[in-house]
Amino acid sequence: MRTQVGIVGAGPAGLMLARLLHLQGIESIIIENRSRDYIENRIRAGLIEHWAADLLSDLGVGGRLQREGMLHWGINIGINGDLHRIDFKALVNKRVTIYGQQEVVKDLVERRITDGGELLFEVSDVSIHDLTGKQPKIRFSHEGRQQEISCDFIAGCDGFHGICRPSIPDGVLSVFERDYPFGWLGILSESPPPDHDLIYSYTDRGFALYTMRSPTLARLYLQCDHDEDIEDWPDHRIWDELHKRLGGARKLQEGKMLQKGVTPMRSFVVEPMQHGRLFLAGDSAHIVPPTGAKGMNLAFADVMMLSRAVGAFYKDRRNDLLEAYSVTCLRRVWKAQRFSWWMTQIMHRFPHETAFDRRRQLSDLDYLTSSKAAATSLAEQYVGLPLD
Ligand code: RFL
Ligand code: PHB
Repeated sequence: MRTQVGIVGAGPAGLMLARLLHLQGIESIIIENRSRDYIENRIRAGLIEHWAADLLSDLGVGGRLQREGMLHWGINIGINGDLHRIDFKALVNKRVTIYGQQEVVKDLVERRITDGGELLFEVSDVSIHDLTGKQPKIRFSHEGRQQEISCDFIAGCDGFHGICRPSIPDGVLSVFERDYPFGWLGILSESPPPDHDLIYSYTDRGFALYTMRSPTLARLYLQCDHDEDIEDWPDHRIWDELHKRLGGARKLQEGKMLQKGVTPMRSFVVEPMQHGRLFLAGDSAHIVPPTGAKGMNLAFADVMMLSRAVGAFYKDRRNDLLEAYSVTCLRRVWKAQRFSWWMTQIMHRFPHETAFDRRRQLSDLDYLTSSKAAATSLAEQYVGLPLD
């Protein structure tokens, strides 16, 4: 097989990249090791930045998002039960959209199929070769047959546990990372969320986040131990803790739990995001803790840059944007890393925090909820910084 861009991974990054390339007349093949059913039902992110929701619409995949997505012109910050609203409309005149990642994936898969582009599911034994040559290759098995795709470029969109990043020779990449001494226990519940907007709740008992997927479907998270065993959390214990961490400001209705799971928290970046003709995009190159809701949005920003660079290569034989890809993306990546780390460290209780740490954290929250400048800074970053 032969294509212009071989894309490993059909997550938000790989699928959006294929659409962006298609619109420029550039061919690609996507290979994905899971089934269509699996990727369309994997529950993950939910929050889409202002520009990214507009982009999905501009790309012709925003119809359902516009009908079903929930617009939020602000968020609530809870401090031991006292709610403070950060009003994005007044501060930066922008909003975010709640629309499940798996819905974005469904819309992009459907579009890919309508576009007539190749998208192979359930491939195995994926490996990539000749990365520094002019025709890098992807090898894999599909329906019992060995296959090879010869490409001009490979896009490594295969997430944090994929094979693209580890295929780069030792010594090329620098790794920057931080693990957090806690995780998030997340549930999906058939019940209304406690408020129209999200509530980020700091409490003495730990952090909780009250978000949603629809007016009748709540998505709720609790700070827990990083190696928490979900078996230790029967439903009544989860509800009890969610009630306590909401405080008295809003009422929380209980509902049937449709899903529960524990997510570890990590900050991770590799530099550069490129080796020869392999370009890493999305979670394969960086991970943020979910507190800032930046992961999927960063994946979209990376592939926007990559599609522009690849487009300039084919249209004008320009290499400069490809060469600048990593530096361009990393500026945004580090701003999102800093924001996600900051949101994480002001919102969570830390196991070895000192009394000084605690006072500083509470003062940070006090400043955030009482200063227009501080609230504007959060709003500007939360709704998404403009693309360069
Ligand atoms: P993905 O989505 O992991 O997609 C990678 C795809 O590659 C496939 N794959 C392979 N395919 C072929 N060959 C191989 N060898 C392969 N190895 C892997 C995988 O099956 C998969 O289909 O990466 P991508 O596209 O970079 O997208 C990144 C996002 O998924 C991620 O950043 C977000 O989910 C993070 N995140 C959030 N991001 C936001 O922007 N807003 C949020 O509100 C938000 N909340 C969250 C989150 C992540 C969470 N968890 C579960 C980690 C909340 C949570 C709880
Ligand atoms: C979600 O809706 O799943 C969500 C929203 C905001 C976050 C993280 C997750 O910061």
